[in-house]
Amino acid sequence: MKVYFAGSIRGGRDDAHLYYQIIAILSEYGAVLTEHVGNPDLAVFGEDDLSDREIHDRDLKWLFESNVLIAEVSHPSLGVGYEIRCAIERSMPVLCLYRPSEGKKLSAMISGCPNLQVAKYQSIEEIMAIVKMFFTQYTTISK
Ligand code: 6K6
Repeated sequence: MKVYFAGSIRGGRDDAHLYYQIIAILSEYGAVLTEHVGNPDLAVFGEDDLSDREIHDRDLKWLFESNVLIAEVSHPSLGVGYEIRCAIERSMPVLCLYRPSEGKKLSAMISGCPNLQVAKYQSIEEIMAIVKMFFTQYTTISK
């Protein structure tokens, strides 16, 4: 099982510590190809070894090697939205984790998309249960 985790980078790193925790949960189910997304030291304007073109091409290669895409979408990110669309075009299972908060509303292009699952959560325990259910569904369908 290869898992692509998507979370905001240049969109803002407010949830970086949460991404780190989610990646630890996902690692129990398979290899997470994008562990760097949860690295709290990766800043919005951090030093990059790779050009933007190299990042784009490498990440899409990893995405298309993966069995599933799991995205944390509470913090809006153009890159995450783009990755979600790319995964849908390849008919990959997509799970979006969303933490509702006052004064914010998830983009209708995500909440209104019939080709993905949006799961709302407020705690890490809820994420654990959501992820467990998602992988149970995935293994049942792919048998
Ligand atoms: C370091 C500091 C700033 O940028 C970097 C290196 N950039 C990236 N490295 C790896 N993956 C990236 C990078 N920029 C975007 N991505 C991919 O897009 C990740 O897989 C994330 O899921 C998503 C984040 O998009 P933005 O628009 O929030 O950056």
